[in-house]
Amino acid sequence: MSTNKKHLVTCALPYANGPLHIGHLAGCFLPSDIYVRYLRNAKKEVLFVCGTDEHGVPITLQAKKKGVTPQDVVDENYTLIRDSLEKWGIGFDNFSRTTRPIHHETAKAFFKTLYDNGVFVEQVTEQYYDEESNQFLADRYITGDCPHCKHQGAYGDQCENCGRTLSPSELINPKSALTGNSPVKKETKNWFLPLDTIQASFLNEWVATKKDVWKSHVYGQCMSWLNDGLKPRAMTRDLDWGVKVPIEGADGKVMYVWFDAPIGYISATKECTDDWKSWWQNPEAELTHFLGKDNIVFHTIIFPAMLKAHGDFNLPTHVPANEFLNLEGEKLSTSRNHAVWLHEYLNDFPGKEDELRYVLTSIMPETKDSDFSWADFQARVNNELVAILGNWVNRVMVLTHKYFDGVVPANENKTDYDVLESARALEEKVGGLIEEFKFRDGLAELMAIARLGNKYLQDTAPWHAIKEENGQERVKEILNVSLQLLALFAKSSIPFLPHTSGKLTDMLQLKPTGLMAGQQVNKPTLLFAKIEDEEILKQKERLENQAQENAEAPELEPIKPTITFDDFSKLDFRVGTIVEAAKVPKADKLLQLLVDIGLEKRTILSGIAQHFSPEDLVGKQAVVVTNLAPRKMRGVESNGMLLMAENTEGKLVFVEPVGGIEPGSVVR
Ligand code: B3M
Ligand code: ZN
Repeated sequence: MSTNKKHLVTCALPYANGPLHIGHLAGCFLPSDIYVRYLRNAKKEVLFVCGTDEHGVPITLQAKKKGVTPQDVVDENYTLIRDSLEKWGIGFDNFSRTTRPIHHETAKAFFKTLYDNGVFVEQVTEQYYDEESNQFLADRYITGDCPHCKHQGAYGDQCENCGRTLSPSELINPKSALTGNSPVKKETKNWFLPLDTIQASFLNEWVATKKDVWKSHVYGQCMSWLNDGLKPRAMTRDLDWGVKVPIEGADGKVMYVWFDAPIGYISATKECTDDWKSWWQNPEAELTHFLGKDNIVFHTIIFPAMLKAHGDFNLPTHVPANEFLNLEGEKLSTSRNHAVWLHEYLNDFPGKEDELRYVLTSIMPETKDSDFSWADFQARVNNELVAILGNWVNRVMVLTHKYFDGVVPANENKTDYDVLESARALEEKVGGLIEEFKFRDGLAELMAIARLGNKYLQDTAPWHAIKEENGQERVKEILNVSLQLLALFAKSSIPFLPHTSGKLTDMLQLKPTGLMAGQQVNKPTLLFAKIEDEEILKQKERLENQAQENAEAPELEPIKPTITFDDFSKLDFRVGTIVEAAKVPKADKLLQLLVDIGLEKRTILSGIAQHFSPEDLVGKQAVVVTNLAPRKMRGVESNGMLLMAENTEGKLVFVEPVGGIEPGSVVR
């Protein structure tokens, strides 16, 4: 164990744009929670902070799509996420939000210090701009083909296929995520963090000291960034959702979400203790960041560069990032709804938090991607938790009640204490592995204690021994040792299986002083139940249904930018009745219509020939835009437009007044 007095542990802030799934749990909530529980159990001084990341384009895009405000989106999701984490018992000291005033103040002060220290480079550059929505297209507001793997639909900040970080200018065929338009370029001023010079003056040297401290995939990813050579990165954006940039000349600009989000760790600390400096500005405090692999660069390069440039803060010691968890062989995906949602799991498997914790820890993607499958979940619960751990605990407890009425028997000669020694050695190994962030191995060693206990029981066979001469004395020794093993297991399982540990502690009536000969233990209750085939089938079916629903519900177009009422009132909508309809020669899409709009009859060309035949249209009513500038097509002038509803598959239907009304009636 390191000699540091204090441990500040952070878990990556989930975006407040949807509920949490097993990938979030396996990626960072679970490992950080295991680590923190271990430290607390070892009586270390720990502070564990997290919160929701509430800025950034994914949030504003979602708000737009739903027709609500970004604040509505984050309010709803914050509650959902916080409640879910609370139910899972992830033991944060503070779970904050980046929209809170304390965070905005902290982030602004941080930015201002960097600005005053002359850290930023001010630069006017050309950025993509959507002329229809009057907006610069940063980050996820722009999509296109990835220049590296050619994946279509890569974002302006990252390709989700190959995981590389991108900038909008690198995208091939860039398109606005707001309108689908091809963007134009427009000049704007932004403030850049000169990562190139910070690399030379600090990062190269600092990262080199982490070679044997960080996991090899973390260090490796970091080195590949450094070897490519860092470029200055804009820390401001031309957006309105985010932390306002607190300097002159920066109106209408907010901080890059990855600038403000990690500062969230600092504001979450400030929010829960006045003594926050003892965690952040104290060489005796060790900082550990838990996160998923797509966040590595931000925590090993960009945030440390910011902290260094600021000058007052500790830098991270450990960055135990995990790789990705897949589900049934496919990438987990919120947007495709390919996920096991944490709140749904708890509905379907109430009280079975530890079962999922156990399985996810067993397969944790610590050094490479791994896969969760329901069949494997069932097998691990049934063959390991039920058959080994549950069975062992139950047998020891039942025998104690059967032979000694639930009183812990004495073992004055300390017979078989070598077994206890072996268990203590395993317990120590578990601790050492947790300190090295090797949670899978740690859990395996924990289970080795249960296997040892099982084997001891099997080898000594108290049910036979009791029948021998002096059998009662021998069985006292065996059950004394067995019960002490259970007590040891109860303690060492706290980090991994906190609920089970709690139940076992109750069952043993275990006091902090340990288990005493002569004390009473409670009647056994079953720790784990078998997972039946039907339960697994139900989960698999649900995944299939989710996939099907998703395939059936393609993305709706996002809502267009807001217009004023004046803009709207310029449009003239009328009810029109189609009186003539004919195909336009040599044009397969166009129909030529004569439409009675009350005041006059108009010729209107409409691109609906593939959806309707002319003879079906005569007599039909529709909403007509009557003051659209005339347009000539195929030598015919079109004087207006018919409104149609179009679904995501391109199917068209008339928007027709129910029951009919005189042509020329105004629609408003
Ligand atoms: N909001 C999480 C993500 O990439 C991101 C982490 C911020 S940690 C400061 O899903
Ligand atoms: Zn790519």
